[in-house]
Amino acid sequence: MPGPNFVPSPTLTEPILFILLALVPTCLCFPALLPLDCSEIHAHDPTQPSGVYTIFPGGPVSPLQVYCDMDTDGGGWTVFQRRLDGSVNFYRPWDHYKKGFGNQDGEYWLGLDNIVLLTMRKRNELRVDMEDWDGGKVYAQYTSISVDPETFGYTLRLGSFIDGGAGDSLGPHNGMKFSTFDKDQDGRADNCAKAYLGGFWYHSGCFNTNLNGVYRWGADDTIYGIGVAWSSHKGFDYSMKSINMKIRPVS
Ligand SMILES: [Ca+2]
Repeated sequence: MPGPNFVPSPTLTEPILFILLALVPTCLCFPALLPLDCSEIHAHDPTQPSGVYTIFPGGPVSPLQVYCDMDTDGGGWTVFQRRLDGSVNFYRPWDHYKKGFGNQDGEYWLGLDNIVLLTMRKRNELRVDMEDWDGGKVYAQYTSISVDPETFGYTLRLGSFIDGGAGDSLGPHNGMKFSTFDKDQDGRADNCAKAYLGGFWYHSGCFNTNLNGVYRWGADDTIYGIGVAWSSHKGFDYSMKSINMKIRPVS
């Protein structure tokens, strides 16, 4: 007959219980601790505000700081390009556009390799929000976006256009490879990145939007077309006050 002597002593059970309790929440929370993108952070806790978060699109040993837009159209957007005050120089070489640059709480480019990672696992939609110097806000949306790996020139792949008042200035860049001043893949004799002082998916006519161009304070034709332009909205010589590119998975 088992008696009181068979009850394990508290000194043995307490550590075991502690270990079990420590393991259970870790396993349940694993997806939330290592989110692939901002949509997973938003899904875990919709009350989280817009701001800088850490995501893991390249796996658990590759943390990546990113700005998450938790407000626009339901939130959950992973921002990969952001202009708002001219504090960061966007006229940069290939290696910078490949790896990323700037400040995630301000102006930045997340990096082409990271954009490839973010768009390869899930189907994503793209939204480009912009504001002019009179407070006007418009956007352009695309039903899908992906970017091919560097071996294929970081070619841009876009789905259908949805107009939010901005018109379609990115559509003509669909299918283009990425170019910088030190890597010309624009399908034109001269170098669009050098001519218009940015890094982008320039096409054979250079651009319809130059949203990685030089930050200028509105309309300025001192040097043609070098500003942060979205031509279908304000023309080639108008530089936006703010503009950002962001993605969100679609089911
Ligand atoms: Ca060229």
